[in-house]
Amino acid sequence: MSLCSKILLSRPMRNLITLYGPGKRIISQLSSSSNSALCAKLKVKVKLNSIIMCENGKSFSSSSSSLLAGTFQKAQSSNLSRDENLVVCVEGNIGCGKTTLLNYFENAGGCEVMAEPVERWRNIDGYNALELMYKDPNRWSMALQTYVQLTMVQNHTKPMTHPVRLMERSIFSAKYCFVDNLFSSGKLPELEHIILTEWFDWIVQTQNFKVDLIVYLRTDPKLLHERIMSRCREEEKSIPLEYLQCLHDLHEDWLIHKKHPCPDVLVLDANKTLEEMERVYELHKHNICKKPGNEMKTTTMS
Ligand code: 8LK
Repeated sequence: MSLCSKILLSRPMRNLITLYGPGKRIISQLSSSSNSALCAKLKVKVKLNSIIMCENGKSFSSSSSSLLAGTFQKAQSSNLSRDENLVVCVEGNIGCGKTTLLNYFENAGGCEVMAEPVERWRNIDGYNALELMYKDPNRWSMALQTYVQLTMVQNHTKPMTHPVRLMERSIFSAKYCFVDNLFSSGKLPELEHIILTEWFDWIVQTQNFKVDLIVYLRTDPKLLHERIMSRCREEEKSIPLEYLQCLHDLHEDWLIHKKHPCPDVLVLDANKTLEEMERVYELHKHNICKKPGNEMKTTTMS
């Protein structure tokens, strides 16, 4: 599969994608390779927006070749109207103000707002998995994170009710931030991390959903710690500052340093009061609910 490592996706025509490698020779290289099944997929003309998420305007690593194949399958099966829709995920640490942003856009109307399904995590047939995880993370992290992953993919794959969907967090932050943090801090055993990772990879490769833009509410973990202690979600009262610092670092690795695949990112400084943040949303509402430009970028706003 190493032939795939240098593939770039480019867009010489408005709605079509042509595949080039270095020197525009990759297609013929692939055609002459033994990997004919993948070549066949690569040659298919696909709708543009279906693949923005995974290709990210950069060359794929060789380990991404199966992801590439899965992405193309998805693109082939997507219908035309779906690509005119815009999916925006709001990401950020615990207490960064995602709810304020969602409320702002819900009140403004015109888009579908999908809040994190936290109430489902607090009541799985009477069990509060969130509370159990915070009380005994070594015992209950796997249970909560398996369920978080399920509820997230259910949300990603729900038919859209409006042309623009604003979604609180995603299956990607579930994996790149929360699951990886629990593993690196020793709360999730390696076997459980491997199983969750295999589920995640399989879901991303086979399920038909996309994200066009991430709005990252970037905050100082110390400020968050104060906020969390003064808000009323009981389960979170025991969260130490170090936990928030680790989650912050993982958000930064993903959304600023691009350690994992991600679409366009709009970075907003969220170290502000709720009233100030509402003014920021007013100012940036066209950046948030508008189709991003073709080039992949990270835009930082103060
Ligand atoms: O966001 C609500 C609470 O749930 C907060 O205490 C952090 C926790 N949480 C988690 O443990 N794992 C998660 C999310 C939230 C969201 C995702 C995607 N994964």
